[in-house]
Amino acid sequence: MKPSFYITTPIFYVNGAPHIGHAYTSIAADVIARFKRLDGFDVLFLTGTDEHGQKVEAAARAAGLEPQEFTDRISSQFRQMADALEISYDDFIRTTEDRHKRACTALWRKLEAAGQIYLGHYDGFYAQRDEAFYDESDLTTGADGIKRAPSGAPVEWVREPSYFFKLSAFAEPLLALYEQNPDFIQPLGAKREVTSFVRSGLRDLSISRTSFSWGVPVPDAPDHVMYVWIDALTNYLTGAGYPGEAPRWPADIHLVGKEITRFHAVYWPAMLMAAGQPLPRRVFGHGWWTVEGEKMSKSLNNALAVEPLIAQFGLDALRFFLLREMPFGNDGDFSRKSLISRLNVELANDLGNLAQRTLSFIAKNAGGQVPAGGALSPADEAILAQATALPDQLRAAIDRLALHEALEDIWKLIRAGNGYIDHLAPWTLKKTDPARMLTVLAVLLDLLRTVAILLQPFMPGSMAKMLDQLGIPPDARDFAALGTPMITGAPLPPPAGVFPRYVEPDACA
Ligand code: ME8
Repeated sequence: MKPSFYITTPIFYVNGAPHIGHAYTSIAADVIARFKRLDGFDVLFLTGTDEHGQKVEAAARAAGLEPQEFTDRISSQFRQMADALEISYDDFIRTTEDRHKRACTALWRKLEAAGQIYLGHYDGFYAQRDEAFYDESDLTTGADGIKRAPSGAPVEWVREPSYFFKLSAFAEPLLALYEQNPDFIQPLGAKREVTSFVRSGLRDLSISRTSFSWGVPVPDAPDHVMYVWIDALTNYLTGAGYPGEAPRWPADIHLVGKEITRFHAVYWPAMLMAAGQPLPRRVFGHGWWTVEGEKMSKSLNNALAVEPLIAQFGLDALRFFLLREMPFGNDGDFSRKSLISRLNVELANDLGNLAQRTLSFIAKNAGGQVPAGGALSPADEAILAQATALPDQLRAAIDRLALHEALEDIWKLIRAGNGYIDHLAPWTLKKTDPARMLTVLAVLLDLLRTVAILLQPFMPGSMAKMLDQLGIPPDARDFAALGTPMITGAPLPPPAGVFPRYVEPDACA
């Protein structure tokens, strides 16, 4: 039986259109999911939309629509974006679905039965924009007299009856969890922040609202809807089939942006412990993108949509750029200039040329078929050894979620391949030693196959094209196929470039 692997993205709020930030998390999770599938895992990859709460209700009203109609509309935009990005999700969850309401109700009842929920009333400062409460000490008062949360969101004083979850009892168990599972929260900065937050003590969490109705009703308390974060976090259980017979829980990785690590690494495991459920294995909070040096925001109206970028540069150039440009876990800046430079230098030059040079040379000088190689020289053996070592290097990098390192490791081999072809010069061997020329070409083909197979998770469309050109049948493209001999004599289709150089339109004028 295949080992199983369950990965999730956050479910995105439907109060605004999808943008490059949402795309980033989705692409990163997609790369990991595709990598694990090619490596023989039975993968469950969940994404979706977070559709309840006061913020969404308010956005629907502002658009002049009923919340359900509004959420249907925006949720489908998120799904369209995921499809345009070729995100290979197995399930797209919407929190307005019945299966999810069933899961929320079941979890709530479990917590209630375990004595972890009580009715009280809440008064405090609430920021609707963040869907979160704040301590007065966290707030600042502007010149306009308005109190604001650290995120800049205005807060208001709220007083209402509310159910509470006994979060305060979980500080010690959570600290023990972080200590016994050093990888539970990553990267290290996020772990330190969360640990010190928990060390400073936890207060019980208000988990229901009576001031609006767009949410999952609390069982047997129809005036209350569940706090949107309780509802949202539960999506990961719903996606695993909870409360059915054999849910595919726990998740191996919750991939999220750094600003919501705390919800995933504190509230969520505490609730799961309280309900007697297994805990996710890892929460990874990645960094944030700015766009051309600016923070994306509604007020600046600069949220970058992905479709125009795909149309202009191609999907795989965008996927590649996002994962290559900044170390996974850090913050970074999205600029068209850097995207174009990576596309032209690394995709068109380094990789595209290596493939094109090799394949067109084979088409012209080796009968357009996989050449039969002879005895290997030390140079051949050295580069083939580098290729053979690559899959394990990538497994290690992907397991650490060092996606940028995985790409750098692949590029080291590509650069070595370009050095090899320049140094061994098959165009010269053609005149001096045609048998040796065939061996060099066979080595290059093998190298390109390794590169293309291992790059599939990052650039599925372009690598499918490249593997077609290398004559690799669809059933010989997973990682288990690496290292099997190429079929000598197999015909190769006429070569065609996979990554054309990008030239600015006005540069042609
Ligand atoms: O927080 N750079 O949803 P959300 C990188 N519904 N990633 C970014 C980004 C940026 N500039 N902007 C957004 C929510 N993201 C809740 C989650 S989960 C149970 C509930 C990504 O629509 C990043 O993954 O505000 C971030 O965590 C997420 O979008 C926030 O999406």
